[in-house]
Amino acid sequence: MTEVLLRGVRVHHGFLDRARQEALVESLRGCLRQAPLFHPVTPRGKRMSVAMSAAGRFGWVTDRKGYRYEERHPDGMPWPEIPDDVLEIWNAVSGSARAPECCLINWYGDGAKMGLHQDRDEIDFSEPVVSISLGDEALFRVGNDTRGGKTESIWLRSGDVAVMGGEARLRYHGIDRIRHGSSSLLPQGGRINLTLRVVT
Ligand code: MD3
Ligand code: FE
Repeated sequence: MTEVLLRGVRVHHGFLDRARQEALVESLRGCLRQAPLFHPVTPRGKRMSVAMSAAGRFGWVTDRKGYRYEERHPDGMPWPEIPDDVLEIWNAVSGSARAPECCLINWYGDGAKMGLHQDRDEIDFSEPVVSISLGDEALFRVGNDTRGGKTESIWLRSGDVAVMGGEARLRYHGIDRIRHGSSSLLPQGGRINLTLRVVT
């Protein structure tokens, strides 16, 4: 395992071995049976290329009404519980005394990306965000606490875990592209990113 610090974002390359990655994918399949992926629509009416779902008390949703956390999936069901193997990773790397209240599940198919944005729909920015990458490699970009200025990029690979705490918590960040087919973890290709957050 190697650790890289990128503008305050701590990336643990190779944190999860293949067996743990496969077990996580199985756990997530259970979650997605209960709360299926959907393509959120931004407040401006654009369908996001990333498909999403969530586990935990809250899921993050967006539609014409705006961005927010909700206790139910857009189809009306409560979100599934966060799987134990996911909680274990939070406990190992977050340094937080609290439990995560949201495990956002982002699914990137061929061509999906996520523009530069800040995560600021949570209440307490002293709590970190933990990200877990599974499947195809993704080019992750980190900038500053305001729009513009210099950015730095790094490829996130399957099994990498990143921690965004302290000075990194309000950095602009995004996913520029996916190397489709670069991992054999998911049979149809694609990438899953989990982000664990304290919301309230
Ligand atoms: C840096 N997800 O869900 S994870 C998101 O790979 C999101 O799906 C991306 O951005 C993905 O909001 C990037 C890495 C990440 C997550 C949260 C951050 C980096 C962050 C919060 C602050 C700074
Ligand atoms: Fe984000």
